[in-house]
Amino acid sequence: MGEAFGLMQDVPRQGGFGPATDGRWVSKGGYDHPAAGWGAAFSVADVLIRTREPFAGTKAMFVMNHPGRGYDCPGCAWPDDKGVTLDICENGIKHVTWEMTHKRVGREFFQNHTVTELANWTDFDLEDQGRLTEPMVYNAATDRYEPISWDDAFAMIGEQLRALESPDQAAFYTSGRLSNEASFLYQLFSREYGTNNLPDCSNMCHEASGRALTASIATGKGTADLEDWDQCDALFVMGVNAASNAPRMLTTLAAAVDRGAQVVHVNPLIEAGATRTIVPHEIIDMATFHTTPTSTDNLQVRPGGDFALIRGMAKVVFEAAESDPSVLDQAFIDEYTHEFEAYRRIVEATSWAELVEQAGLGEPEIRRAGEIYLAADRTVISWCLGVSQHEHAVDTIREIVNLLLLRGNIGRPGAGPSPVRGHSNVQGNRTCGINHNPTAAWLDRLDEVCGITSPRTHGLDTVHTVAAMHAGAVKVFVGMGGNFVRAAPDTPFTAAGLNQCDLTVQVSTKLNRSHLVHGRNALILPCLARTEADLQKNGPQSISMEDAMSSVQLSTGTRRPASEHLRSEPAIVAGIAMATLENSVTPWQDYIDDYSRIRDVMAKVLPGFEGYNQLVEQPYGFRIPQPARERDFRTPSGRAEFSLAPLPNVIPEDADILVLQTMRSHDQWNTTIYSNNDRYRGIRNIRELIFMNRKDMRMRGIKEGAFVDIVSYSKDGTTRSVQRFRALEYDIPRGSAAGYMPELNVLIGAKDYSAQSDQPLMKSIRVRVAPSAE
Ligand SMILES: Nc1nc2c(c(=O)[nH]1)N[C@H]1C(S)=C(S)[C@@H](COP(=O)(O)OP(=O)(O)OC[C@H]3O[C@@H](n4cnc5c(=O)[nH]c(N)nc54)[C@H](O)[C@@H]3O)O[C@H]1N2
Ligand SMILES: Nc1nc2c(c(=O)[nH]1)N[C@H]1C(S)=C(S)[C@@H](COP(=O)(O)OP(=O)(O)OC[C@H]3O[C@@H](n4cnc5c(=O)[nH]c(N)nc54)[C@H](O)[C@@H]3O)O[C@H]1N2
Ligand SMILES: [Mo]
Repeated sequence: MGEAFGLMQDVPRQGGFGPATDGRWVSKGGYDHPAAGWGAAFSVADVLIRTREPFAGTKAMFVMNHPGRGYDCPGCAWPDDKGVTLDICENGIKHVTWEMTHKRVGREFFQNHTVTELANWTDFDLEDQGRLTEPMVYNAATDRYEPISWDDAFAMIGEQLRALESPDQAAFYTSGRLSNEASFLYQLFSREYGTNNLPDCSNMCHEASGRALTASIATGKGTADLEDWDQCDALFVMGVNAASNAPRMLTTLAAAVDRGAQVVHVNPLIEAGATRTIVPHEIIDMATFHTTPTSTDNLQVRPGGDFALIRGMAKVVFEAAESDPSVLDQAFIDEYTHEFEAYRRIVEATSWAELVEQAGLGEPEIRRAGEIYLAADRTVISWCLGVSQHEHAVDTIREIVNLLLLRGNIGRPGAGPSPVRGHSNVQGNRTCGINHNPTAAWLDRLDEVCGITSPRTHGLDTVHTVAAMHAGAVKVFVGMGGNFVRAAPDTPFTAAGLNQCDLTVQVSTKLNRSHLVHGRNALILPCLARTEADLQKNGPQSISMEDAMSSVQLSTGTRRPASEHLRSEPAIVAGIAMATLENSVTPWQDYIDDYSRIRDVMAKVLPGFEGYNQLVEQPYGFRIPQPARERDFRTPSGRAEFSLAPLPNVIPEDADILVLQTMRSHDQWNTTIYSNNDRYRGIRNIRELIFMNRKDMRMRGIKEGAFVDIVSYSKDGTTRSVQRFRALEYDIPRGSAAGYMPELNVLIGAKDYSAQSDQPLMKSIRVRVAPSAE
């Protein structure tokens, strides 16, 4: 059933998973306008009109990310800027209006279309049907989803879960939108039921960041805040496409350049956000087309070359220290760190020749980056998927911390490591216990407060959940948001795993592929979206979210729900729990009647959440205290740990192999595709493409826009392929290539995950590219 994945190998659909296309594509080989600004405004207008929400959408913008009222943008995790009155961006607006659509998917829709038929639709068309309105259950006899009452749906889940031989035969997936309150209840349910199988989207996103930071400084999160970004003298932005994926960051970057800070982008591609922007909320700038630079330097590393660059910068620091020891913060090093001398030796032993080769940069470029770091009193280093989705990501992020430690760039204003998170509450999910591998101390506290006995065996993450489905070891899959089959690697393998389950449950706002690739029994449970009013017994309820910089805020939806049958995510979790756990010690109904009761319990379980209900009421909420930010490093040695990793080899042995990265276009939100355009890369109307270096194309006899077949080579020796993608010339380092997720997820083998982080290798797929047969 290849077509069920929307692969449609036999039909050339260059629109990929986006809307239908006439095939007339455009590639300008890049973008020569400033990021954000008027292009963004026109693109927003387009979405507002298409979702038929020009008025409500505009109104919604004014209550988004406002202190003390309104809702938190359900888009990315970039923190709210306290100085900005209208702190919104193009993609945030697209994101909210997408969930506000007037279109509905009711029972008639499912009556009119079998699942086999829907499987042939594009992903765009599935989501474009609008909001889901009532619970549905799959009927194999009719091959249709049919209405089911909430009580019957919960009873069905409870029955299946109780029938399992072991609670570890169930897996509970979380996508990063889930609120703190719902996350806490979800993990509480999972553990009271008896399993730590809590895979989440973070397993594909920033797992490496969490592991690296925990090992180095005993916190899973960045220590720098937005104020630190605003005060630093040097800012390194590594592996982030800011203009598309964290557009509100542009404002911060422009301000930094404006005040004379060095802003260095490290990326194989020169992304639009790495050049100039029209600051989106500066109305005068918009009117006068005033642009502000967002970078002072761009370093086009080779994929995975970040480690070598950072080590090279450390080498520059050590070299400078020979004549001027004060470039090292020796007092900090002596008091707060461990293994400094060993680190010095390992850096000195790494030759410039190796560093240059592995970074894919010239020695002068690496030296320049090192000089910028030396000249800066305060440095922030930030990163996203371009760093985290590689084999050696944990080592690379630890090397970033090493570099920061050398000059005491941690735990003081204007400095620190700063991972840029993805989903709006992905960081909060972890804080609240969505973690397949929690510490014993965390579970002890949960057990003590909640009166349950949590399992102590480690649970399954995303890639291991898929493997377990195949082995028949996981039989029930619950997806709390997200689009698992599309987001995970090796699409057919993941799909086959889901097909093998006894029951798949998807809690969703819109129809997506994961509803069509299902287990023997399947449920779709429609939930409230973040903009919608959540009315429970004790009145309207708010939820809370943690941004990428550890600030926790309330979010209150006010819109009328898309349907009267929707339930909130906390209520759905409680419904499942009450139908599953026979003698539960948890007062589920009380929690749902009034979410402040959930927060009262969370205040006792979660470190730093004491007084949660009061703290979160403040405008802009509160920042979770973080010992590492105060230079209190709670590692086993009690000090920040220099890591001593060898320089990894990131260059494929065979010169014929390209390293392919999968990334987002400007007009998509992960698996949701808004259009086939990628404005900032000069692309219109095409997604099934591969960006290549001109010389790599010529060597292979590939002309601009020609069809190519891409074959990927997995760690386990297996191969995978896609056919008839168009090769497009782009300014990208030789030996590397780029294309879009999730169209290219079929190329990532199920075993192709990092040995350090268990993250799928979404930014380094080994491929061969050749012209397609005519
Ligand atoms: N509008 C919008 N916003 C989003 C999302 C969305 O889909 N749409 N997704 C959200 C989510 S969940 C996440 S996790 C974030 C993702 O935000 P990003 O990390 O920006 O996501 P990608 O599109 O994967 O882009 C990866 C970037 O890393 C670069 N890169 C690739 N390989 C390397 C490398 O080896 N080294 C370096 N230095 N750079 C490299 C790529 O060229 C690209 O610029 O965005 C969040 N925000
Ligand atoms: N090849 C490749 N694959 C990747 C990546 C990559 O860079 N390359 N990135 C990875 C990353 S970083 C991530 S985070 C994952 C994303 O993985 P997911 O989080 O699983 O996927 P999304 O596309 O964000 O989920 C979209 C669906 O969420 C549902 N939804 C929207 N709003 C809500 C809500 O408020 N509540 C609920 N319950 N559901 C809602 C809608 O039904 C929608 O169809 O993908 C990963 N996959
Ligand atoms: Mo993500």
